[in-house]
Amino acid sequence: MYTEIIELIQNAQTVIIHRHTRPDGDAIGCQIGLKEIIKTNFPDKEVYAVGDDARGYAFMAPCGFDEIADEKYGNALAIVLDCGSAKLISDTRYTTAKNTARLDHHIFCEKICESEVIDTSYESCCGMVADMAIRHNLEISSEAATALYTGMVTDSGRFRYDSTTPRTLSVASKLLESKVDFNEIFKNLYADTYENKKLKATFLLKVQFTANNVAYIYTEKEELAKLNIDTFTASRGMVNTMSDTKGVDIWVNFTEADEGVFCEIRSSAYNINPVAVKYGGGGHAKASGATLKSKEEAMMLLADLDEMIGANK
Ligand SMILES: [Mn+2]
Repeated sequence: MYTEIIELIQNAQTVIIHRHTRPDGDAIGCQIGLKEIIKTNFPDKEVYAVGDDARGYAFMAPCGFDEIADEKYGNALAIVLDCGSAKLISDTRYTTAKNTARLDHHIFCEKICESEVIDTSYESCCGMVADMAIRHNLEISSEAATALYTGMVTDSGRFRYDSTTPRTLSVASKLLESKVDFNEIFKNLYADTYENKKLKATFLLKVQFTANNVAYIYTEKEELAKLNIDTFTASRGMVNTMSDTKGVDIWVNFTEADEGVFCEIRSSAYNINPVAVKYGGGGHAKASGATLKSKEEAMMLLADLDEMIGANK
């Protein structure tokens, strides 16, 4: 299934790799991983990785991302990774590339590139890139394997989400044949500062529960200003303070922002994606998000999630 993408890479002199804005471990891992794989196996090609800052995942991209001139796109293949929605792609210049291709594991919502491999059975886009390289007998350097392994770890929740399959572990085991220092990876990923641990405690103390035990946190603008953190840190950064709570199968984090109310929904048991989609959002079956118009709409979404559990009782 990857043959068409491999052929596009083989035929391109310049490859420019994109991924979603505000990248997570998977987005950066597959971007850096694919860049390294192309460098190793096609040393005559020019290959670039573009996009916004890696923030907390900067350790995965120690050289940062490439600044390139618009002209580079004219003759290039742009590959979009780990991105289900066109509006989330960092650096819109991919639309000006000669050819475009996409590899993604999010639930399909729109066609973005000429050639696309979309497969939600993969736990991570890193897993897709690694599997593509393995199937096509491409050499995977230690740098590539480290980046790809890191993204597999983060998107699979350390190989524990039910997106983890025999294939996940078989691909990961193949990556470990290249030198991967996973103690270093885990230290970089999961060691937390005391300040952040305190912040998580603050959010944990804000948790409320609906009648059917949907756990939720609602953070108003004024409160956020006092905490002196950005909306993303409050929103995606704090949603999983509620995970692994006994008796809680769905949890949701609302954060008021200039754009609306950010909403991050997670579940250990239910497909909450249709609820996110109903409110204009998207994502995965058990991890989705949406940006809502108001607190009223946030409470409507919360009622829908509560109803989902109620209907299953
Ligand atoms: Mn991903």
